[in-house]
Amino acid sequence: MYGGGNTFENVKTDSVLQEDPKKLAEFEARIERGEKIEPTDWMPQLYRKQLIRMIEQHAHSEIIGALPEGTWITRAPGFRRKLALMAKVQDEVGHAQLLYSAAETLGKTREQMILDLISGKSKYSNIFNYPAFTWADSCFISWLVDAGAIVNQLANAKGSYGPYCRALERICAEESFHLKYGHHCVIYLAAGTAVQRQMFQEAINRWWGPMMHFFGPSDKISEHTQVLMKWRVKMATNDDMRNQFLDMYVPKIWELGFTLPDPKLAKNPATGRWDYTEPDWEEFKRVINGDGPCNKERLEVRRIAEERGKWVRDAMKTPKMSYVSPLV
Ligand code: BYC
Repeated sequence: MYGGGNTFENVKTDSVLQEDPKKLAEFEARIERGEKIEPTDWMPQLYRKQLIRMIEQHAHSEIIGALPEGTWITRAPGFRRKLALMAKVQDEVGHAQLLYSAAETLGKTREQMILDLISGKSKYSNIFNYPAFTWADSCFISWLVDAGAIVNQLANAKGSYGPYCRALERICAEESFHLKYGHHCVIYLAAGTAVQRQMFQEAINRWWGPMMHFFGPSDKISEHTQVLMKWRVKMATNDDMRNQFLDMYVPKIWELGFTLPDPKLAKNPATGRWDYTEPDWEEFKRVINGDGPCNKERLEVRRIAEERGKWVRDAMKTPKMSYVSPLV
């Protein structure tokens, strides 16, 4: 258990068993029939709580995820790459807006979500706590992190909560452009000089561990999967999503002549699934709980943005304040 919260069994005892059994049965029958649950519909408290947790973390991941790539906009090679990367980063921030709106339908305010991010109370994706040292790191994110995100989001867009699914559908459409952009950048490096190929190989070596962590802890130790799958918020387990990503992208990486830093990585013909070295879950725990290489820097950037943007939000809330000095 990672977050210091209850185990599923505890939550079930404390929360689900206290729900009105008739309403709970109707709710579960609706989910069983594949209906979408909408904000004003009855839902168990635990469903609401789990959705807020997951959608809020997803929204935070989008705005924090914009940071490692964002630092490469001015240094991207060539004007076209700069333009494309700028558009991509802008999209990611837009995804956060969609997701914050979806989470707000469940009763938590956007202000509170941002405060919980900045204070370190809320989590966001592990992978954005690593530094993007080189242009190739930025290309790794655009191609492979976006690819991983699409695997997850395409599955969950078919889930049960209407506002989250609709946000995911739109996000997936935009992510598919990111994936093409990222792939194009990587092909360019792969077809380039020995130095360019080496640069991308080093990026793979740095990011592979965090990429394996990206899909969440293994099913054996995942805390929330059981209840989220039962109520069709998550449409595949963490291990299934990881396996689907490996299925789709390992062959593409190998085709380009790159290697992956895991000697055990191979498709097992007997099971039809990928064998790999178990990711370092201790490192994962440290990183998601605030002790990764860039956690402090990432949150500090958000804190400063929040502070500097306050006058804009204040002015919007107070229509009479037409002119204010941002520096006062
Ligand atoms: N990172 O019970 P589990 C993008 C936490 S952005 C950090 O398996 P669950 C992009 C988990 O929260 C898209 N924490 O959890 C943006 C829980 O802790 P708490 C990112 C993680 O929810 C810009 C604990 O570990 N995608 O792609 O059933 C540029 C136990 O885990 C992580 C999403 O956010 C992690 N990787 O399943 C480029 C997808 N994994 O809350 C690209 C939405 C687990 O109890 N989220 N934890 O303290 C999900 O689908 C699910 O939340 C997860 C985890 C599959 C990630």
